[in-house]
Amino acid sequence: MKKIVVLGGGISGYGSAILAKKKGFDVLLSDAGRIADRFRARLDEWEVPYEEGGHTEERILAASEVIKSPGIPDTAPIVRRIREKGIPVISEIEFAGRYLDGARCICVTGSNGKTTTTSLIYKILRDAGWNVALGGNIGESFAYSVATGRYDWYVLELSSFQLDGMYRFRAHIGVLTNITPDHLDRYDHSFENYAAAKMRITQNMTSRDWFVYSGDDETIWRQLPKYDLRMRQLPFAARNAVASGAGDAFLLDGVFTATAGKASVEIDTAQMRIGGLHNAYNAMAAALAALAAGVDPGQIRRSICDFAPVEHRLEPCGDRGGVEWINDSKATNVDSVWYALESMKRPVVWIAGGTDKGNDYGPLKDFAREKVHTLVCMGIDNAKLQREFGGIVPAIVSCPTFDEAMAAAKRAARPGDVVLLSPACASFDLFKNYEHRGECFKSWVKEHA
Ligand code: UMA
Ligand code: ADP
Repeated sequence: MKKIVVLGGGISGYGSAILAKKKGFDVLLSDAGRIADRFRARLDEWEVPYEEGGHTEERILAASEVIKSPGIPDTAPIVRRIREKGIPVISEIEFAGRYLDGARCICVTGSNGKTTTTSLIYKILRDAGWNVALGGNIGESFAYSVATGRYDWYVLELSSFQLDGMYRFRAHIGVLTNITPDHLDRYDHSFENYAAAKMRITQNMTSRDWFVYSGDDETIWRQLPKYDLRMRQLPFAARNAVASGAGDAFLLDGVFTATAGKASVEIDTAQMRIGGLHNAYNAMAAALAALAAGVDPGQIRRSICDFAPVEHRLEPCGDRGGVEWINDSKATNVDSVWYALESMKRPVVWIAGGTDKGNDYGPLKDFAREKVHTLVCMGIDNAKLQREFGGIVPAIVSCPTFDEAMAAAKRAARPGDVVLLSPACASFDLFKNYEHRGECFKSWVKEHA
């Protein structure tokens, strides 16, 4: 019997191990740390053997194939050893994709907008009454859904780490929202390597498939000629009018028309509950993907207009004494903050900072000069932010703790202002993760604002 080892016992790992068990493989799950109780309970329920607290080399190197969790880098010693032995290492998506049984996949990747666009597409298909599952880099894992359900469609958010281990997997509809610098520590600090990982969304696509991508993204434009792309292309844009025989979407004066083949839908972005140019892009991408899948255009318009902001993404937390508080904790890179500031219509008190990922703040300076009157730097080391925005933002306050930062923001805010948490940084200096940071923000606003 083929022996499969699953590395990592988190969301991705336990789903993969359960699917492998269900498909009759001799499977072992191995975790370097402790497996969470709720995941261990599921493994026990499915009688999946596992080890925790370390990877036993001998047992792992006996595998004929290894499924690696996306958070484990290629530089991990055990992964190096596996590769030296010539054992194939694949991602959960590659593995689960072998057992689709005729189901089709809409896969969304990009540096920003993945969760919003994936959730939009999922909502459209679900509202249309289709038998659809949501998964990948969001919610439950793809492998777990394949093991435990029977779906006609999967809408998957894919991170570059998941794309890295994909070889034969094919997206029937692939969506690439944009490519801007992120996660470069996992790509030898090479933007080119990271961009190439994102372009893997197109691999194995055939002339029957569809590729939805940003026609305004220069990095994507530079990548396209490097690939032999046979699928039908559906660019969306607000700046460059891009011609494609298969269809496209273009935003003009706040209204876009999306066309795929013979189907078409027009949407006035003023009717949408999510705002900003970035969400117009996400809506265009979602509309194109849904048209390509065959959803009725009227249904697409209704679902897109009805879609509420996803938690921690420019999430309104209430207007208190004329001051609006907005939680954009998921903005962990410069590009996402650019779109947050772009969408601000009132004077801004901006809370930023955390663990800097080697950010270039240059692109934010024009908006900061125009819209931000106070920058509250929230983090253990605020020197870089202070240096970069000194002379650009009239007032800068450095706060080493969350409570001090929130109190400073409240003091600085005048009626008519917005207090925007949009950090451009990871959260690990003061918080467990970006969700924790967003939760703290929301509770503080409820209690003190
Ligand atoms: N581990 C080892 N050996 C190692 C290192 C880690 O066994 O050498 C173990 C850890 O002890 C831990 C497990 O691996 O138990 C964690 O694996 P993981 O980090 O891959 O996390 P999962 O819980 O399996 O979640 C992963 C994705 N996480 C990452 O890519 C970091 C989830 O994306 C994804 O939803 C899930 O698989 C299902 O596919 C989260 C994420 O943060 C949302 N993604 C990043 C992002 O969006 O920026 C890419
Ligand atoms: P991802 O899943 O790729 O991280 P999200 O939809 O969760 O994307 O959004 C993450 C952050 O990026 C949020 O701050 C959000 O406001 C911002 N954002 C969303 N869509 C886009 C886009 N198309 N371009 C740039 N930033 C975006």
